[in-house]
Parts: sequence; structure tokens; C-alpha cells
Amino acid sequence: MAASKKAANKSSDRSKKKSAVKRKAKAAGNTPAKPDGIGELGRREHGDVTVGVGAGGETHQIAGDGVATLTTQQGIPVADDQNTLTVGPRGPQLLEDFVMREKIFHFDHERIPERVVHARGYGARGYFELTEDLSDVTRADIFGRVGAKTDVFVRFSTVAGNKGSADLARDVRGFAVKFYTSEGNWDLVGNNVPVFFIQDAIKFPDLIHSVKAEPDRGFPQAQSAHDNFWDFISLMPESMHMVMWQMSDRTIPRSFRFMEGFGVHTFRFVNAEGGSTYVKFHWKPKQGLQSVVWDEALKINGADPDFHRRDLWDAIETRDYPEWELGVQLFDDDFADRFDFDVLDATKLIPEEEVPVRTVGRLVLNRNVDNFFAETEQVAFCTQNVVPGIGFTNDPLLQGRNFSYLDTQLKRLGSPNFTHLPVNAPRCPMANLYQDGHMAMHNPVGRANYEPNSWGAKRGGPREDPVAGFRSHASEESGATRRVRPESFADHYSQARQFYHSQSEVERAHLGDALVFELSKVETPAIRSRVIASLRNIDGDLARTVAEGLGIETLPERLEPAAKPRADLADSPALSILKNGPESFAGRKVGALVSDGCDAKTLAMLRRALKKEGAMLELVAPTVEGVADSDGNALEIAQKIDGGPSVLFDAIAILVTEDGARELGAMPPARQFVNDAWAHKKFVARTDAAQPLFDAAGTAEEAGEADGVLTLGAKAKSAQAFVERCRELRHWERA
Ligand code: HDE
Repeated sequence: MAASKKAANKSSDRSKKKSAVKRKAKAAGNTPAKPDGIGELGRREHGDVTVGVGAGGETHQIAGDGVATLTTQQGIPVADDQNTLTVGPRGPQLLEDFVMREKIFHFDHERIPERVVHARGYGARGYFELTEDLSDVTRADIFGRVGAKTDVFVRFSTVAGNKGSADLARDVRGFAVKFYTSEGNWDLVGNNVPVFFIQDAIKFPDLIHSVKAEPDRGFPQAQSAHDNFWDFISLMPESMHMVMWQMSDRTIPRSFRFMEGFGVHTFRFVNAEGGSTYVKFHWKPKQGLQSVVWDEALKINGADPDFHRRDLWDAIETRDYPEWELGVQLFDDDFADRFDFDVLDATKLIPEEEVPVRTVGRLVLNRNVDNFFAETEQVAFCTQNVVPGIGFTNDPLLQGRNFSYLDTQLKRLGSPNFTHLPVNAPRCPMANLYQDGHMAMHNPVGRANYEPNSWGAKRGGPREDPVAGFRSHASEESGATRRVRPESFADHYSQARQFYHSQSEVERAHLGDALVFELSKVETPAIRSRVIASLRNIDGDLARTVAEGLGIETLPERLEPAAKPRADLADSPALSILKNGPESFAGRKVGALVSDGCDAKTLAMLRRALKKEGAMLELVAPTVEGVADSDGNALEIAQKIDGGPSVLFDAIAILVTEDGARELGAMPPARQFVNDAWAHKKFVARTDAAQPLFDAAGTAEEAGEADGVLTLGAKAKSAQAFVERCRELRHWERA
């Protein structure tokens, strides 16, 4: 194109744009003085902000009149946040444009390294309240004042997946609690499983390498179902107890609110006289335990990969505050010597039936974070953060962790001053002589930055406190310096067997299915065989079931165990989820599929019964707008049927008109809604009019109460009967 033509085009383009700008500005209505380069100003529905349109048709929202002025990080007011400084409107950009450069520079540096494990997590704030005095066993202030509340920050997580992975991965969940106590921060960095895969911290990098994406191909993400993981496991019999937990439904929790937490290691309480008592920490959800089934987990990951974080956020926003009891198992050296296993071995637990869990306090999460990055991402837990009155044992996993966590925070947060970040800073007085470093926010004032010094009490800075200060427990230690695993750690299978035998039939079946699923993804037959050979030390039937599920006809030889597995350990019902049902439907959610004109009374009765129980109701419909009940009241629809599958709910209700049922019956997601709920053993409530949908789905057409399908009518009784059945959570008897 000739240069003159180009110029002509340009100017005609401009005049076209100008008139467009004028039109827009007119539509927006008139307001104050017009800044340079921006057309007429007006107010639009941008939330009462003055708006102008630039020469290129771009929107400018203007400060003033109560709206804050945008500035650079240096506080310089920004005139135009839409356009870079250029020579002429279509010319080159200028390096001089510090506004644009600073903005992009900051953006380029927004990410910090994600956690090498537990990258995906979600946090909330709350408090811990002591309900039982423990001052006889610990001098910790947090355990000495009944009724006292201590602020906490809690972060739940999965272990293996990256930050953006899905919530319902089959994985152990982290359960990390930071207590901002009056004597400094105490971090209880636990999991939702009371044992661990390995006995010595030196094996942690191997364990994590094996479970994470394989290094050559970079997948699979957030899954243990691959060769490397099972190869490692098959060669590490000490992991088999934890593997039983991992293959159980514990690793596909319904939500963070419905899972237990454990400190895992044996810790110490130390009292004012220096006396030590061993302690294991337990978190018990007040809402009860609940998991989903595997097929549900897979589907939830597609339908809502943020299912767990959304659940926690919503519960707190609706003031249905999640709560846990803190329990302790306390024991002494006599018990430790008597106990069947070594209390320093993190692959073992102490059954609650042997040492009861004493409830000593409660944890309530009542506040969502203000900013995900500032709090959830930057929170830095460290196992070595303990307060006077709490101490460590020689558990080799715990000792290794005490090194690792400080180190990892430096890598992730980039400065030894990570404790200056509000989420990590103690809430009690803090004073020391540390100084400088990246991003130092608290700097010593005055001359004293060392001690001892002779600058006196007022000017000399903080000094040590031999009375209130932290002291390690004075343990007697002796022995040759060696790399040797204690013989008392050699029994790898007895507690794995005990766990398996303590499960209900349904749970055992799920566990077997999980092993079959995982091993079916393993490509190397020898690895599959080796795992089955190891399972034979746990339970013959389990090994056979898994072999059959994989199509293996001849069982491999039993793997020679380091110590003969015991078959005489008593079952521990506390290890089962289903044997400890909540007997309440509180905190759970029903998804009601409705259609236009659905019966108003039936819906009202259901809503009332669920509210009384403390449960939620969400409506699903063919469209999100334009749906009303039989009284003509517009209904608030949470999900369009395509985006609201029944896997997102704990139970379902089908409240449709006959026409609605026919219309929905023609829609695959509506049929799937019914079919999935049925397959996942959920309780179903339905009206008589819903029959055409059940006929179309080809499921539960004639099912009744005995099958967990209840008919709803306009009477309160039927809604109440449904809610009462829902307290069982699932109808496991359904074939
Ligand atoms: Fe961790 N672990 N871990 N871990 N762990 C981390 O620290 C490590 C272990 C646990 O929400 C890292 O801040 C080693 C057992 C949780 O921020 C890192 C060993 C248990 C979280 C680390 C273990 C845990 C972590 C990575 C073997 C249950 C998330 C990022 C000795 C009792 C905390 C970070 C959060 C995080 C190391 C074993 C729980 C690398 C070396 C056992 C809940 O420091």
C-alpha cells in the first residue's frame, strides 16, 4: 500500500473511532473535567466509578470522588493504566516508561517456588480453646489455662500434586496447625493418617521422587498409580502399613472438614519439674468422618477440581464453622517398653483401645484468609517450632524433619526474614539481635546488636531467661556413632494386617479395588507381582483379590519378611471410618434437581428439614434463570444440570413436574445425575412425578425405601424421614 494511502486510511480510521468514542461517552452520561486524551466522562455500571473512553476505544476508570488513586510502588500517581508511553500512537515504546516497566517487573516476579511436597493446599484461621488442664504433664502455657483461646492458622494439603492439581487425588492430606501461643509459635505439622511410609528421614527424597511425576516424561500428576511409586513401595516393606491407609478411603476424604488429623510422631510433654511424658496428638472432626468413593473422586476432579477448598471456604462463609477436638495419648517409659512396637517408629501407631485418646481442647476455623498468597502460600510451618513444655523424641523421621522445614522455608520464601511476614510472625512479644538480610522488616533500634554488652538494662536489648526460656528435655543418650536401623523397627506387616482387619467389609472391598486400580496402571509385571508378594504378609485373601483383579492366576511367592508378622493383634475399630459414623447429616449438602413449576410445598418441607439438621440444599435445574416453583416464586438455581453433577452432593432429591421429568429424561447429564447417585450409594428423595426421569435413566425405576430411595410429598414427615435416612450418609447395602 502506498504511504499516502496508508495515511488516508489512518485518518479515516481515526475519525470513525472518534465518533464511536463520542457515542459511548454520551451513553455514559456527563460528569466532571475531562483528562487529556480521554473522551467525555460519565458513570457507568462499573460500580459507581467515573469512566472515560480513550482514543482507541479503551475504557479508563478514573480516581477521585472517593475512589483511591492508583500509584506505582514508589507512590507516584498513575495517569493512564491502559497505554504504554510511545512515540506517536503507533510508534515504538520508550524505555523511559517506568510505570509500565515497574508493573511488568512486579508481575514477572509474582511466583515463589511451590512447596516441594504439599504444594496444593488451602488455609483458614481460627482458634484453639483448651478444655482440660494439662499443667501436670506440660508447662506449656497453651495447655495450662482452661478456657483460654489461642489463635491458629491451619493449612490442609495434598502431598504429591503440584499447586494446580485437583483436590480429589488419592493422596494423604496434610493437616498443619500453627498455634500463635503466648510463648511463641508452636507448629503441629501433621497428616490425616497416623503413620508414615518410611522410618528414616534419609529416605524422604526417594519416597517423594518415586510418587511425583516420573522425571523423563513429567507425568503422571498427583497420582501414585504408576511404576516408580509401586516399584519403590515393593522394595520398602516398611511402607506397607501406610500403604493400607493410602489405599483406604482415608485418602479420598469428602472434605477437609470430615477428616482426622494426627501429629504422627511421638512427642514429649515436659512439666515444670522437668518430668517428661510421651504424647501423640489427634484431631477428631466434630462433623464426623466421611470419604467419597473412588469413581466419585475421579468425577469430582473433572466437575470441580477445587471441591475441597470451595467446601472449606463456603462452610466458613456461611458460619458453619468446622471444628475438631484435640486429643492426646499420654504414656510413659513403662508403657513404651511394654508396647509391641517401638514408639519412635513413625510407621506404627498406638491403638486407641490400648492408650485412650483424652480430649483436651477444640479447634474452630472461623475466618477465611483475606489473601490466599499472603497467608496460605506464604505460611511457613516448621516442625522444630515448639514452645517450652513441648519437646521431641529420637524418632529419626522427626529429627530429619526438624532440619528440613527451616531449610525449605529459606528456599521458598527467599530470606531468613520469612518470620517477619504477618502469617508467620509470633503474636507474643518477640525480641532478638538478628539483623539485616533480604526484606528485613523488624530492625534493632539503638546501638546494641550483640550481647553481652555494657549498654545497660534499657539500651542493651533483650537478654536470656533461664527460668521461662525453652529447655530441651535432659535425656540420657549413649551409644556408638553408627548408621543402623533399630531391630525394634523390623516388624513391617503386623499393624498393616491389624488395620486391614479392623475395616468393615465395605471398606476392605474399597481397599482391594484401590490396589487393583493402582497396580493396573503399573506397566511392569514384576512390580505388580512384588507388591502382591508383599501383600501376602498382610492378608492372604487381600493378596488373592488383588491378583484376581489384575488377572494374575498364580500367586507369587510370599516376600520374606524381616520379622514374622503377628496375627494376634486385636482389631481396632477406631481405625475404621464406617464404624465411627457421625449419625448426623449436619454440614452435608443435598442437590435437588428441580424443573419449572415444581411443587412449592414439597420443596419448602425439604428445605426446612435440612435446615433443622444443619445441612444445606442446592438447586440444580436445566437453566440457571427462569425457573419458578408451583406458586410462581423464582428459584435461585446454583447449578445448571450440565455443571452440577450429583457427585458434588451427599444425597439428591428429584423434585420435578411430570413434564420436567420427561424433558430432563432426554438430557444425558440429568440421567447421569440419577445413575451416579445410585451407583455411589447415595440416598435419593423423589416425587411421584419424577418417574419419567427414572424410566429414562434406567435406574431405580422401582426402587423404594429399602433401597434408600424415599418418596417426598408436601408433608413435613416425608422430608424428615429422608433426612433421618441421610444420617447414614450412604446406603452401602445397595447392590
Ligand atoms: Fe513434611 N515437608 N517432610 N511431612 N510436611 C514439608 O515443608 C519433610 C512428613 C507435612 O501446609 C516441606 O514447608 C521431610 C511427615 C505437611 O505448608 C518439607 C520428611 C509428615 C507439610 C518437608 C517429611 C509431614 C509438609 C515442604 C521426612 C506428617 C505441609 C514445604 C522426614 C507428620 C505444610 C514445607 C504446609 C511440608 C519435609 C515427612 C507433613 C520439604 C524431610 C511424616 C502437612 O520441608
